Amino acid sequence: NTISVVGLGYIGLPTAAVIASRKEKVIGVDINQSTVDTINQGKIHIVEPELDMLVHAAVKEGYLHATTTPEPADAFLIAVPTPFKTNPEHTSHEPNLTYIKAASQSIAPVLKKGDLVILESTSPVGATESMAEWLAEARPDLTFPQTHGEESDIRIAHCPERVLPGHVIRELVENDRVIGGMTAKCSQAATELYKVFVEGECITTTARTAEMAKLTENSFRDVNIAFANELSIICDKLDISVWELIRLANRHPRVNILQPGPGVGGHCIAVDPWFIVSETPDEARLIRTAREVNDGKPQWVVDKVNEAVGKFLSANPDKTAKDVTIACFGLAFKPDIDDLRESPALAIAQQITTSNPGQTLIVEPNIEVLPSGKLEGCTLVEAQSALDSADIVVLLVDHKPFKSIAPQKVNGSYLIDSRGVWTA
Ligand code: SAJ
Repeated sequence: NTISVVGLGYIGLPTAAVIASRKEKVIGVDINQSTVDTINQGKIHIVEPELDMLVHAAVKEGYLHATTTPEPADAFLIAVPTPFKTNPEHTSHEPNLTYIKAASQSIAPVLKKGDLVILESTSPVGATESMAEWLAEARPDLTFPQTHGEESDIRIAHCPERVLPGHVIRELVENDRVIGGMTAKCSQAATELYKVFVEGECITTTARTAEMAKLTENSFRDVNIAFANELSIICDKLDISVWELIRLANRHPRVNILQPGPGVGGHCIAVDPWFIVSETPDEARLIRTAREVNDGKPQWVVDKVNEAVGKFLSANPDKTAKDVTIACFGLAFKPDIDDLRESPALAIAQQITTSNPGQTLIVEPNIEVLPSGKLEGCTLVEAQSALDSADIVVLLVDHKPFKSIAPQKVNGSYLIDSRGVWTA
């Protein structure tokens, strides 16, 4: 069997490499020529532990090759982005399915009777049915599940990815998979494909339920993080340590509160709940509020920094705003990765830099240079040199190296510890 993976990003490439490592022939498809070239050299364009070795071996042994033009295969796995588009007034967030549409139109010409098409991209409810429509429009000579049920030429299913960045290779194999076929035979065909590399359980359901299951998982996490973030704001007002509070409350056998932070980043948890809200705006009240609480957290941290600057200047009347040095610890969207996409820490550092007439220092052990054009005037420094010269220290990401810095070392400065690394 030949398996084609369409979209060679954070999900598609690891999936292609893991399938190829099981000695199946994999054709990777991506619209980006440089991504395709990099992979065909046995190299990777993203950071994910163990992925480089897997891709290198798969390409060298001839099980994986990449191309910009789809080729015939027996199964197509679509793993392209599903961002959301916001209207100019920022009052609604609609899912943007253009990449799924383009991917299905690109594979349509090479589809043949008996092929299986799986949508892995996180999608709003109904997206798999839309994909099936786009395929049917492009190939009127073939039959599809929406009109021909179990007798259709093409099998279609939704099987959402659920892997955690940083642990993708292990989770791809070990996690259970929810497989939502458009018919029972579609689910069965998709299950057979996943059995090639998944050691977890494959549980079948409908495409719509599978779509909603994925959105629910990430909304569950978002709502729970929002609860922790709201508690941190309440505790700040009431002069209580939120970290101690959560530790104590979590001693209850049925309470398990997550950790507050500077906001929710990444391209999943901050996006997927909107797919539910946009479809059922009147019903999804808690889910929408959680999004708003988490999206409001970066501004709250920035306000805290401004407050600290005010306090510092009143305690040091000989100084002006230009003399204030602020050090931001961490830019990534979560600990111990180099991924700055949709990072609240990066957004906070940008706001601080823009409003601080003094010096802004950045400590981010996982990158070698600051992202271009985003932090004009900032300097990337080592932790110790930042601590030596900062008047205000802002902890934004709980990277491991920060946890090993003794809290006493930070004592001399005004500290905003959004993760409880030095104050918990
Ligand atoms: N965060 C907190 N407090 C916490 C936990 C997380 O503030 O207690 C923040 C993180 O710092 C980060 C954001 O939330 O900014 C998201 O991080 P995460 O580790 O919770 O999740 P992601 O975005 O890396 O991956 C999630 C996972 N989903 C769930 O755990 C339900 C992953 O399994 C999904 O595959 C992934 O989204 C996805 O692609 O949808």
